[in-house]
Amino acid sequence: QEKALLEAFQQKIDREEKIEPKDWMPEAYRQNLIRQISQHAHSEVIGEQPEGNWITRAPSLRRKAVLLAKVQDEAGHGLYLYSSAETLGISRAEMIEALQTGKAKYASIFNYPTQTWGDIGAIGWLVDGAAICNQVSLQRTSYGPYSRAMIRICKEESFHQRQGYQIMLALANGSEAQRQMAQDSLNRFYWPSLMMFGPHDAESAHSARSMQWKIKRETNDSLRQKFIDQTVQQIEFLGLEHPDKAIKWNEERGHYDSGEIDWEEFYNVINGNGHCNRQRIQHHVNAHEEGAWVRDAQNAHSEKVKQRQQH
Ligand code: FAQ
Repeated sequence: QEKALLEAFQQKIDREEKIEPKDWMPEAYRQNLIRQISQHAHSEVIGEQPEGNWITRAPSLRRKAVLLAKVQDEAGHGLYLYSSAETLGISRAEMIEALQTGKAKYASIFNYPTQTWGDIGAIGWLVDGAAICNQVSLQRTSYGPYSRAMIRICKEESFHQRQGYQIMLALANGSEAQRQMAQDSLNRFYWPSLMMFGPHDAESAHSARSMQWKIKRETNDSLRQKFIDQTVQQIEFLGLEHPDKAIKWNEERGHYDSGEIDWEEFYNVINGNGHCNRQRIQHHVNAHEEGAWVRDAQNAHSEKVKQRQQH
């Protein structure tokens, strides 16, 4: 009977029908989705920290207001995604616990420090740019609540990407010191942005099954290639130097060839040994503990409302 259910499930996916929370699904589909969606949510939330670092130091009131709004958007993305994972039968508290104890991952990029204002430009441009590249394809993911969250999130992310590029444009066309700041941020954030797409397809543990079930719609390498290709002209337009000296147009493939990522650095960072891993989690733990009274108050209020309704 399980075999027949599995076949019907795959056919439904092949017909491009969405899977909804109350539909039958294989346990491995449910678990894989909980893993990916919750890690995605954690990335949005931990991603607030490197940018939050510059809210008090933004160079003008306008830049500060824009950055504040962007960071709030990321918090909102985390909330949609946690809600979408909750429809699969896991609680928010369990997901937070997995993050804080290191069982669940979040995007490696957020373990790099933001040292200059240029880094805020580079994050908006490259990190949000890489995130959109991936998320545009995830709008067609097979799980309904995840797909709908992605549609909304993508709209906001493309706006974020533009604000980052606009910061880079201002710096690249500014004084010599500003131009150097833009180049330095590009140099430091380019390679870690490529790592956001995950290991090569051949090394990717989850890809084959996620592609079959259409949780993922494109592979790590094909999305990374798209991002590499689109970034070349953006760097040229800024008048900056490409950090990858091996970048070269390949007429036959119709894509750019590029240098190899430092995979040792990637695995070090995702295994907890990046520059900021400990700091990021400690900050999250502190904020969570400081916010406990808000959750307690909310729970006590909900309890009172429930009791009032019963009488
Ligand atoms: N960092 O078998 P695969 C954003 C892990 S949103 C850390 O290829 P999969 C917005 C992977 O989890 C950015 N870990 O895995 C923003 C797995 O470990 P596990 C987040 C990574 O899932 C901007 C293991 O390696 N976006 O930035 C990374 O098929 C600015 C094996 O890898 C998403 O999460 C990595 N880079 O493919 C916010 C999109 N790469 O779980 C604030 C949704 C791989 O077995 C400011 N997620 N790993 O312990 C995905 O599309 C996929 O999960 C991938 C990885 C592509 C990230």
